[in-house]
Amino acid sequence: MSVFAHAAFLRAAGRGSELPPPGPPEIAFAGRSNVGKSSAINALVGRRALARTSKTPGRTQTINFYALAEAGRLVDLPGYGYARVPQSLRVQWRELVGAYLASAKTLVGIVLLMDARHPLTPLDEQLIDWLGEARLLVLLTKADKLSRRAQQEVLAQVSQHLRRHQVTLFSSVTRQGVVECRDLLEQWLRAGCENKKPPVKGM
Ligand SMILES: Nc1nc2c(ncn2[C@@H]2O[C@H](COP(=O)(O)OP(=O)(O)OP(=O)(O)O)[C@@H](O)[C@H]2O)c(=O)[nH]1
Ligand SMILES: [Mg+2]
Repeated sequence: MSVFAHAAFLRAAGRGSELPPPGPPEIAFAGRSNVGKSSAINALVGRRALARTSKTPGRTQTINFYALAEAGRLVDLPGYGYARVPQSLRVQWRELVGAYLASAKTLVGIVLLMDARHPLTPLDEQLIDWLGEARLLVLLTKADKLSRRAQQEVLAQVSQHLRRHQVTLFSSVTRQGVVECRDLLEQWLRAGCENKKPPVKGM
């Protein structure tokens, strides 16, 4: 049975001191505000509202940890770079996410989400740059909003641009890409159990 069938909320961390002690391998979900990170986690674990989602960008302000029994953890990061978020919150984001990435010894990879309708915005590029050496799975979210043809075009464009990383079309609504994403993340978690390495460069 899939490890994703056993997800449970573990902890919300609003500051570095609230991060949980290291445990099983972790996979973090990163991307701009409102891109669909929390929805993707729900789609992967097959639950409607394990992670809280919202139409209002900037909903997730804490780092939320979900345990997949003993097999791993999914880590829902707060949204990156919402323009209307005050400067003080942006600084808080950097401090909190930076503290997490710097201390996440069991982080085996990052799922980076971009909106399939407008991927590779300057904010996305900034985030990708910031994540440095990390192993990424790139999800082009809300693919249901694009025609099949437009989906293939954006997939080709982004794959070409991010050659080092795997890129997949994804929709939490139609569940497009969910099975492929789960399979890959399960591989990461299994390999991570055997070979823990910090994939992210320092801040
Ligand atoms: N059509 C469509 N809408 C989606 C999809 N994924 C998420 N949404 C919608 O996009 C909005 C934001 O989704 P969230 O999952 O809360 O986004 P988030 O990245 O966690 O946002 P923050 O926590 O604010 O950073 C919600 O209204 C979702 O219903 C998708 O695949 N297709
Ligand atoms: Mg969220």
